[in-house]
Amino acid sequence: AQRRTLIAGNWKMNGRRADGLALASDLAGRLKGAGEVPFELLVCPPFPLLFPVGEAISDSPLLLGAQDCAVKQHGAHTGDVSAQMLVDAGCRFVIVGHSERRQDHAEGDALIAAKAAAAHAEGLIAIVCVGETEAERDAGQANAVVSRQLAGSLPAGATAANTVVAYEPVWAIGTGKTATPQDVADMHAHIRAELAGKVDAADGVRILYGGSVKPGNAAELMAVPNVDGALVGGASLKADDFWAIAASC
Ligand code: G2H
Repeated sequence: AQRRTLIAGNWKMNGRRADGLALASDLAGRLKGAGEVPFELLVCPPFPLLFPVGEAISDSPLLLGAQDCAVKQHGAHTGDVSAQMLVDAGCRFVIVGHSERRQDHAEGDALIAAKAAAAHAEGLIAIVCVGETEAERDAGQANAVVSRQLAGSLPAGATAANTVVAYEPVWAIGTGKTATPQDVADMHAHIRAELAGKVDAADGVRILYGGSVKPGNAAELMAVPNVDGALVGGASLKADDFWAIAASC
């Protein structure tokens, strides 16, 4: 299947309005100058920056996404932000089930599936994150853990059009450690096989790699079979680095 490369920047809890606007405008300018590119470029700022960044890039091919969404679309849910609100801000994507949400907020697979379903109901593309911890990998459980997460976190109705999977080994996130190309090849092949039967048009689902992707390792990682892009954290906060990652695919 033809899968368009997606380079996604997860800004996490970083940046004020001025920083976010500067970064997004810089990237939008580079995209405009580059003309046809073989990738889609996505930024996922923190919630308060979605509206200003969305307005600043509304006439650019730079895509906007959020880092989480609520299960409910509106109502008495203090502190939550719904998929409807994300669409209103110009989002096309939302990350769900990032390992930092799984860890910091005890999010489990069923909740993540419900969030992805809420995103789908509003026409958003859900980037569903999976990945094992170091202890799980050392115990030989990496494939089993990821299988369980996929089975539990992909909602009914997931398709290649509305769902992206991001494989992020927890031990490689923000640590500077990166999975080897062989580890990544093995896991992405495993995920591709697991998607068959679970997701419509499974061959078309994009599988991103995440975990300390940077300009120096991006080309090697993006060349791995079944790697259809990257979910980039730290290195997405600098336009030069994020652009270099995108340009290396
Ligand atoms: C993994 C990744 C982006 P980093 O969380 O989601 O972050 O690139 O900083 O490891």
